[in-house]
Amino acid sequence: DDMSRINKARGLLFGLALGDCLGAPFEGRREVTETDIVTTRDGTGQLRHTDDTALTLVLARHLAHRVGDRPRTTESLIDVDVLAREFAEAWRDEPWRGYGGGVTKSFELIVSGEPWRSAIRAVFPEGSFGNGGAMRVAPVALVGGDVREVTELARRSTEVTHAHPDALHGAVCQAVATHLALALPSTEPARPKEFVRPVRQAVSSTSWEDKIDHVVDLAERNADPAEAAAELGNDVSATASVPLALLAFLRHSGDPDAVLRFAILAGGDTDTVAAMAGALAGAHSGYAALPTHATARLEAAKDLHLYAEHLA
Ligand code: R7I
Ligand code: MG
Ligand code: MG
Ligand code: MG
Repeated sequence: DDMSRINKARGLLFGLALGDCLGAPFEGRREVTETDIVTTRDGTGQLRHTDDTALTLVLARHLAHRVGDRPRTTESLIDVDVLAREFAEAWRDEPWRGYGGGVTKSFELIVSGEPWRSAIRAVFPEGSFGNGGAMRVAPVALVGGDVREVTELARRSTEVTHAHPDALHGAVCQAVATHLALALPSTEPARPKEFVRPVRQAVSSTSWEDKIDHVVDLAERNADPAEAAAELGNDVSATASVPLALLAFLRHSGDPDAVLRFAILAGGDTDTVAAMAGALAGAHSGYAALPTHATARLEAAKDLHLYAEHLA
């Protein structure tokens, strides 16, 4: 019903921001302890977000402005030229949010008037394989009606900064998984093998199919965060972060706090892996299942509520 739809939309956006904020203090660390995470989560004062949430809010706003347009197509939902400029302007206004080196250069060029299609190849000629597309993609799961549409929206929202095939596959993987998490009743745990089947079909790459199979294998073996990081990777590339986030969700679906702790305990790109895992957990379990003491402290709480209501 409508209440659970809004609860899940809020869960998706707040789960993402919460993962970003709780993971941010540990980004790049090899080892993180349970105490480190709980101290941050149960503290007082505002929880500050990074580029992951900042660009998610830009995409959510972009979609919210277009979701009522008719006829509705993926082209009308995402205007790539406008979105590229909006992302670049968010960086220009707050360049201190922790952006990657490649996108920083691209955004600098876009702001100074260079077309995005050439700007995004200035640093990495083959296109960036970073996880910057996947980290912000979750809102497309709220507007895409089916897996095909979600896949197309994921690609359009990513390609304005990340042209490398792995960055695009990673965003499709994360967006389709988020779409499935929204559709799965919050009372039903995700069954790894069944859950990933449509994700596996949506990523048009055998190496990504293998990655997803590896995630299922680790979920069925109850792998711990250290083992997961060693086998799947935990760095800023899409290939070595999106699968880890999916595993965090599958290991603890139904318990968003445990999903976030698993993602952060794995170390490495903690804000981004926790943001992606948090979007999945929140989309599945809903806003009411997130730790309220922490969600209330999120810097962007007001905007997150606004876009969740608009996109639900
Ligand atoms: O993908 P992107 O937005 O970075 C996201 C990460 C997240 O962890 C955020 O929390 C934030 O901290 O940054 O930014 P990019 O600069 O496009 O890619 C990130 C990094 O991936 C780059 O700085 C490079 O280190 C690496 N990288 C590459 N290295 C070599 N060759 C990406 N593409 C390449 C490549 O083609
Ligand atoms: Mg970040
Ligand atoms: Mg960073
Ligand atoms: Mg990060």
